[in-house]
Amino acid sequence: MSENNIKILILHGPNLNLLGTREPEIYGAQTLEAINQDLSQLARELEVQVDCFQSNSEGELVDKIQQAKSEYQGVVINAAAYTHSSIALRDALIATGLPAVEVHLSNIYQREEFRHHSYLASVVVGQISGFGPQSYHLGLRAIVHQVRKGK
Ligand code: CA2
Repeated sequence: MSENNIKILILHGPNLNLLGTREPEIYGAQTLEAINQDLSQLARELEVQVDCFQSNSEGELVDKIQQAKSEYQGVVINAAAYTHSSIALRDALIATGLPAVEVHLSNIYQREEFRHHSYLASVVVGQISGFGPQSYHLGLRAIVHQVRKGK
């Protein structure tokens, strides 16, 4: 497989469709669409392909992770509030066996105690938290590096 065929799935969890409309002091002013456009641009620079998918439904995210195995080589995931609650997403990530990077716009460790625990953190390659939309960019660079290293 040529390096150009690397495909990365970028997953956005619940309420991230509201980005840019509310709580800009925490999550920034950029819309999800703008973040996805920037990620597509970065993907071109890195010579990889990305698909972005947002859902408010835990089951849809689980389905997407399960289906990822046949099409993608890595995952970048901001599971949003499911980060702190979802054993189902954790199990789906384990089941695919794909390398994944967990990202958060805000620094979850500077926020409420209930955000300090992530069910995903111990099954992903690593976590990036607190850099706003840059967290996704760093996450994409990190997963591409990881996939290329593993080839
Ligand atoms: O900092 C992050 O990226 C989070 O994953 C965002 C989640 C939060 O539950 C996590 O603890 C940290 C919340 C996403 C909600 O996004 C909104 C965007 C605009 C307006 C309201 C919510």
